Amino acid sequence: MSIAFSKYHGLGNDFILIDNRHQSAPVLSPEQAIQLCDRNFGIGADGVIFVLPTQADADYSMRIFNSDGSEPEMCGNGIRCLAKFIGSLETLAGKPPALPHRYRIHTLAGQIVPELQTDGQVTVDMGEPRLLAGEIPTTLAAADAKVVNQPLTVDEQTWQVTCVSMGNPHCIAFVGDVAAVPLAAIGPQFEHHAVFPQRINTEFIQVVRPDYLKMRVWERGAGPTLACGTGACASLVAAVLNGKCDRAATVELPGGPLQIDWSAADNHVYMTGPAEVVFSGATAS
Ligand code: ZDP
Repeated sequence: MSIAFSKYHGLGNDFILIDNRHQSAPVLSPEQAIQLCDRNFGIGADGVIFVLPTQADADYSMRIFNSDGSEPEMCGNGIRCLAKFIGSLETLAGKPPALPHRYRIHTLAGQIVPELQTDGQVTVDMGEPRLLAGEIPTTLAAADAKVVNQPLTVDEQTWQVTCVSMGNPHCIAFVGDVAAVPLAAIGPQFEHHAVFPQRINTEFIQVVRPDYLKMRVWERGAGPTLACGTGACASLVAAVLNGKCDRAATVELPGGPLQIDWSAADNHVYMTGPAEVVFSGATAS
C-alpha cells in the first residue's frame, strides 16, 4: 500500500513524518522503516516518526523508529518536526493553529509539550532530566546514585563521563576539541558498552564559554547525526552538574545551534530550535 509522507529536518537531523491519526498502530513495521531510512535504497532519514491518536490528557501521540528499526522513548529534534507537521495538517484541514500554539504530545517518555512560535522556531518543554543510574539505565553506579564525572574505559582509554536521561539515555564526555574525537571508531563502542543495558547515545562536548557548548554526537540506532535535541539537553544538564556552564546556553551541533535552558524554577529543560519541511511524497508500495 502506498503511504503518504513528509520529509522534515531539525538542523540536519532528518525524519520521515507519517500522518497516522486514523489508527493507534503505526502503519509501517520497523523493517519497513529501516528500508525507507536507507539513503541509497530509500527516502533517506535518521528515523521515521508517526503522529498517532492519543488518550484524554494529550492532543496526539508520537512514536519513532530509529534508522536501525529500534524504538527510542523520545526524540528532541523529531518532536519539533512533529509539531510543525501537525500545524500543517491542521492548516490543510482549514484549522490553522493561532501562534504561539502548544501541543501536548504523549511519548514513551511521558508528556512532552512543543510550542510553535510566531518566528517559525519551536520551543519544547522537555520535562525533567532523570539522573539516577537506574533511570538511565547504567550499571556505572548503584541504581539510586548519580553518574557524574565517573571513569569509563572504552577501547583501552579511560573517559570521565556523566549520564543523563531525557527519557532516552545519554552519556556525556567533556573534551578539549570536539573536532579531534574519532567518532566513527569509538561511537559504536560506547553505544554497545556492557554498562549500558539499553545501549546509549553519546555526546562529546567542548565548553567554549559558560554560555556556549560545541557538541558532536553518536546516536543509538542512528550513528553520527548532524544534531540531537535530547542530546543537547542532556549535555547542558551534564555541564551544569559538573560546574562547567550556565543553566542557559547555546549548544552548537554540526547542523547548527540550539538554545537550551534548564529552568531553576520548575527543573524542566526547555529547547528552542528550527524545524523545516523539505518535501512530501508517497511510497511506491
Ligand atoms: O535514543 C535514541 O535511540 C535516539 N537515536 C533517538 C533520536 C534522538 C534525536 N536525535 C533527538 O533529537 O533527540 C532524534
